[in-house]
Amino acid sequence: MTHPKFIRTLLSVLFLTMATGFADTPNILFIIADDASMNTFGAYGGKMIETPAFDKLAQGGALFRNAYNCNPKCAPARACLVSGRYSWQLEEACNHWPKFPAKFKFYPQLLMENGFHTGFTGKGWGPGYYETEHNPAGPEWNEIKLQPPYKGMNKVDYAANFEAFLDAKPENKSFCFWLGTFEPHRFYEKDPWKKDGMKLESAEVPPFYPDNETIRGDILEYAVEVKWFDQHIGRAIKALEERGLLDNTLILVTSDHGMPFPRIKGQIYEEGFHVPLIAYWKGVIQPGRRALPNQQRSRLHVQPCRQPGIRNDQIAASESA
Ligand SMILES: [Ca+2]
Repeated sequence: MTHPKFIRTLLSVLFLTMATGFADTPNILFIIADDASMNTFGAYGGKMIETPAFDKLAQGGALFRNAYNCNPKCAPARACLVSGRYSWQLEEACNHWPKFPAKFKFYPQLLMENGFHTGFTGKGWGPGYYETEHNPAGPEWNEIKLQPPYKGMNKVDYAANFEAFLDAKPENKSFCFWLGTFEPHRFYEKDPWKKDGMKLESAEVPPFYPDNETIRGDILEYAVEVKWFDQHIGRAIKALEERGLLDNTLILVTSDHGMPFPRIKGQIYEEGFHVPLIAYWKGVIQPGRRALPNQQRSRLHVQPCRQPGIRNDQIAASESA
């Protein structure tokens, strides 16, 4: 199947099946890391840590090799994702710590208005200010906390909050959930990798950095937090399995942009824009797909909104851009 044909098939199925948030329409679980580079994950060839949950999901679905975000910083990257628009169409929302103008529509909001049980945990859209009732990623589910293994990790128990959200879902409704970790965003505990049994030799140093102990240690501090992200992917999948929901859920896993290091995050180099992306949907997306399209990621999030009953005028601009 050619790249364009794959995308057309995926989006056509979404369009045809998601008429409302009721009955047997599919659920959407969107999992997003904060500042994780694609090459850190095993499925993309990363070797310094193991990412079993990410890799298993990639095996069961489509692993995108040419997924690019629209902006290499937190708030604008996330603004593009929730609105389906490009940076230049978002006015002040394309800044780093902005106000998100209320005139823009967000896909979680549109799905909620059309019957979906909707929510987010951890880091939704942000950092910034919004004028809508909820965060653009949806109503907040952050009450359940834990004691994380290392300083610098957030106390929100993302997977447990997702479980609470699922348990509050009315039986006849589909859900749309945003699971956004605050990791592997800085800051980091000093040398957590030593407690984690990792060695400096295992750090993978990009060719544009000096290769020394300081750089290697910093990269491993980041890697420990990517492992934390992967653990929450695994727990979220288990929560779906236990409730019999995995078979009818489209799961997307990505990061807003590349790792929080010089020349990557916030910079106009390849490493800031090129992001990990998995699309998993049992019975719809063929397992193990690897040769995938050169498609900007925002389109994937526009398409679920294209359903009867939802106004398309808010997304028309990004469609024609
Ligand atoms: Ca970020």
